[in-house]
Amino acid sequence: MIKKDCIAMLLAGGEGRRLAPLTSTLAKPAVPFGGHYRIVDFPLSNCLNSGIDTVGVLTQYAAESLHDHIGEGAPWKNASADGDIVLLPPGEQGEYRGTADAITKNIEFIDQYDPENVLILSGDHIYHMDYADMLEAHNRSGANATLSVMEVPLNEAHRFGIVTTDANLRVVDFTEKPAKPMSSLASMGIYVFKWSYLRSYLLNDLDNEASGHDFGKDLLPLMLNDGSQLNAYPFAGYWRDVGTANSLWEAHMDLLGDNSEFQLNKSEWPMYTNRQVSRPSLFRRTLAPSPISSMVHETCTIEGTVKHSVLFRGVQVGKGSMIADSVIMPEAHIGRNVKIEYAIIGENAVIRDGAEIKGTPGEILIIGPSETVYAKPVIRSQSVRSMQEPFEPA
Ligand code: ADQ
Ligand code: ADP
Repeated sequence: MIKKDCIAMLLAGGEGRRLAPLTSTLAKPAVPFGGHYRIVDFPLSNCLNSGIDTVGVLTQYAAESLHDHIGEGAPWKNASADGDIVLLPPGEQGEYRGTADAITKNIEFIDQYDPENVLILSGDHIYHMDYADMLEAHNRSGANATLSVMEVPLNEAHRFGIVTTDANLRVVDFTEKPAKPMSSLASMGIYVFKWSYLRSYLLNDLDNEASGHDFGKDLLPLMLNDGSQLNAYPFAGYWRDVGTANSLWEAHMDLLGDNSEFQLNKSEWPMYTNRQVSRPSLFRRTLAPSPISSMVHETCTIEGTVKHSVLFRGVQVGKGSMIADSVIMPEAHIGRNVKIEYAIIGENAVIRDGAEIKGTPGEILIIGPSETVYAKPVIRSQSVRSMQEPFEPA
């Protein structure tokens, strides 16, 4: 095997319970995003664009959905480099007990490349990031580990690892998902470690029964406690953890409008995906009678009205139907006279004539992949749970 300065390990095995029922059959990183992509396309495209050509993808929960999508990794490979994209589901050593354990169980895989540094990535983030800049900062500071960080709204800080640094960006405190966060500087769950350093911590963690074998809960606090040098790398661009229904919906809404916060596919930062459809490009258009723009895949058939929504490949919307502020995933079939607002409709779902699916901006409704929703009863935000069973026709 060829020596590499840095390889990436992409954590993609979490269950994604908070995105249920979208993740009933899909791993969270395999959830569709942005009319055309799946979430995992973001870190994989970032790797290719950053010159990281070797990526191990740790899969576990609903692994087939990711294996189908990633395959041998051809769309994200640099044809002129000798890198590889390798799927790494749990093997003989047993299940991945946590994010750190998933790396521990692949020490041999990493050792093959004898890397200076290992980049740890998450499979559930929407962002464009040049990892080469982070690596440069890491190498310049001489830190054992570098954590990418960014300010998040204080009311969401409890969802993240919260970091405190000194004036030289050295991490002085790290608390995983604090109930009462004192600061809003969040770890993005993107780390660069010196491999020899991380390797010794992983080996110690392996048989530690008190450990949950998780980077945020166990390893980072231990490393700080030992006095290791951990540095923060402040990231200034757009970044969203889309681990909850509301954050997934919000990130879609950020794509819309003339001043959209995030542009998916920039010429200097192209996105790659594995989609063998005839016409993959997206276009923005205004659908009468509303002037509010939507993102609609070219293969959609729309006879109703669509406002401020994202529609993926092959979606059909029947006559008299109104879709607003929603995300409609691939091949969903929306009948006639349907009303959908503040919702995410899963892949291949069927919404029958006359059905109403109404969430609110604070509580986005999710219809799972391949579910059928009938006209009655009218479904409102409070009854998310009952959405998971198909309703009998009235
Ligand atoms: P979370 O996002 O809650 O917090 P978690 O979902 O547990 O972390 O895992 C991150 C990634 O690892 C996900 O992509 C998930 O799919 C994957 N994963 C989880 N368990 C796995 C397993 N057993 N095997 C393989 N892969 C697995 C983390 C950090 C926080 C930080 C946020 C930023 O812990 O400190 O703020 O990310 O989003
Ligand atoms: P993922 O982080 O991949 O979505 P899970 O949904 O399985 O994975 O949850 C990961 C951990 O986060 C679990 O321990 C779960 O209890 C916890 N968790 C669940 N919901 C929330 C929430 N709203 N905010 C913070 N943590 C949560």
